[in-house]
Amino acid sequence: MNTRNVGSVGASVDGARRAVSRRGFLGRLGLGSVTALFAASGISRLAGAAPRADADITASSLPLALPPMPYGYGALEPFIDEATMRLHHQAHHAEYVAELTAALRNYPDLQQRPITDLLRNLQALPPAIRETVRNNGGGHVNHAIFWVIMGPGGYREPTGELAQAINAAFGNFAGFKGIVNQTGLNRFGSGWAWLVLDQNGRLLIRDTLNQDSPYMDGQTPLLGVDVWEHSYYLRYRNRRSDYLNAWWNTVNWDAVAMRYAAARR
Ligand code: MN3
Repeated sequence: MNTRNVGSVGASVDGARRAVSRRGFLGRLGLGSVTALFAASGISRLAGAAPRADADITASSLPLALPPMPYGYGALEPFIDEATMRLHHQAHHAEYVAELTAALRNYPDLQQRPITDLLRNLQALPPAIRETVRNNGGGHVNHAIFWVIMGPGGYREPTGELAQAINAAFGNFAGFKGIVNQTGLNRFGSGWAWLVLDQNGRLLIRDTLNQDSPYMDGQTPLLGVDVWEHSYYLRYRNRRSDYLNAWWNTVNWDAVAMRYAAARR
């Protein structure tokens, strides 16, 4: 496996309750959590313009659509520059969507399943498209999450149950940020650093290589930071650390909290 766990001190939840709710939890993971996420992050105002926005993230029915950016390309300035955001969305993310669309074209049965479900069951996919779904399905889902867990408004910190769970798992918020930053820095080459909820209801910080998704390991990604060079090179050049430090000014904790609540249901 190309991944590793860091800071695996758990934020425990009631195991029996989770076991009972597992089926419903899995059934709602993709679409439900994203729907809630959009509603919670104020993106619902885009519903008229992009009625399929939530479904686009998880449904594999063709044609797949590039989810619209929930804010302007320049909205995360000065932390992430407009040119990077535009290119990242219109070129990189769009390419993942195009490649995934091509891969699924001849598999109508797979088109009926959420992309998150395909990622969870990669080994059951036809070998001819397995790697394409891994890379481009992962790329599509990872970026769809990335856009919505960011937003304008500057630096914020989590509140409520999510803040309590982060503190319980990682000591305090500063410690949590430090582990995420170090995880992103240590990711040699391209990939992501994530906060995930694992199968046992624990919060973990981990990385993934390339466009691998935590869904591939049965985990629910709550927050992720893209550390591919295309995420930061125009403004930060090779200084990934500067990008990571600045990135915390873009996190939309309301959206992360909604993903957390949905994943625990
Ligand atoms: Mn990217």
